Amino acid sequence: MDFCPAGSTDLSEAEEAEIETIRQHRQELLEDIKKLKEEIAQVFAEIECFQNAEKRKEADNNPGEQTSKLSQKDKLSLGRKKFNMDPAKGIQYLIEQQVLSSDLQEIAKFLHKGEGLNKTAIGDYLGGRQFLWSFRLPGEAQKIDRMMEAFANWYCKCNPGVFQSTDTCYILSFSIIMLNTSLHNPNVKDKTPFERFVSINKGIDNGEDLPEELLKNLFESIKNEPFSIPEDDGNDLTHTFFNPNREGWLLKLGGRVKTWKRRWFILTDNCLYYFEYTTDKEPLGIIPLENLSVQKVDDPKKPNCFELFNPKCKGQKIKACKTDGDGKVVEGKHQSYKISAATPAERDEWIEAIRTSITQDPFYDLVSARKKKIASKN
Ligand code: 4IP
Repeated sequence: MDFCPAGSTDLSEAEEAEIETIRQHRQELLEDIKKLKEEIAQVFAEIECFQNAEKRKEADNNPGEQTSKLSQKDKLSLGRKKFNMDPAKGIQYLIEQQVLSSDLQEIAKFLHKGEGLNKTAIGDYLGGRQFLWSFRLPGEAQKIDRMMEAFANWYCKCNPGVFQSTDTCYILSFSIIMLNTSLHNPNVKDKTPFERFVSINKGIDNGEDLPEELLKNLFESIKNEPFSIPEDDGNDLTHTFFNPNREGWLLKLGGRVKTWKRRWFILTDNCLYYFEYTTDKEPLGIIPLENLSVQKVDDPKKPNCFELFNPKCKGQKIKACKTDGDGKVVEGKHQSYKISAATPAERDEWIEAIRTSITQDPFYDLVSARKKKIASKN
């Protein structure tokens, strides 16, 4: 639509007034269209948020079925977690997701590499293969028996002529494990001398004795270097705390008893973890940041404070967990976490880093927006 500017034509006054009315009407229509577009965009955004929240809920309830869109890396990481909880299911998942093929060699390589896998779970899964230094022996006697049996068979196949039967290797392997415990476990006071080691192994090679030199070499080798299992990387949280968003010392105020404690804080995976020492493997407490807020606060006793709080339910306990005095994991008791940094700059950096980490679950926002809308209508 194009209108000539008022006064530039020979229009009557009535005609000009009518054109002016049309102009205003047009303007109003354009504004209405704009508002409608905004509302449509908002409705779409709300639908998307609801769908995402639903998807997340489903994924939480049924992690196995929502993985088709995950990257290979995510699938691998999820597979490792599953493996650590239930090794057979983890392997099955990784095969289904085509992260691993069902080729035994490939599975064996995956377990041998062991990255992110719990050694105990590997031991459980194998129950009969592999070597002592790459996983923990499973606790059940039957599994240990199967594993040692398989080891002895394999050893004898690879080293023909060392023992007269696989049973010799089986028994000797056990006595080596016991020797290792005896010589290196500080709780064992009675250390096995070489002579006893020889007498324990008397006649084990089909009724004959093993060469003393072989036993001497084994004894010395275990004595000089205990076999140990490398640090577990599935049971502990090393992976979680590798490459955090931020870490450092802060003072934290207790929940019920208001004592200030110096704690090592790590911000990662949208959670705040705190430890007694930087070298601790397990945190004293974990605060998931979802739906929390962070802000500067003053405290009469400590400088540079900030607090974590739940903006929607002030006064309610924050979802968190901590280790109590007996080492049990219990719910946190804080309505807010008050934390003091060493300097104002550090405080601001923490606030900024935490803010960036905080994930807002849109579901809550949408619900509260709807509630407000209904309340205002009524
Ligand atoms: C404790 O005070 C510590 O401050 C705890 O901190 C804190 O737990 C306790 O709060 C508080 O009672 P005392 O050691 O003087 O008894 P930390 O666990 O860092 O040692 P939080 O939850 O802050 O970890 P309560 O209210 O949760 O018990």
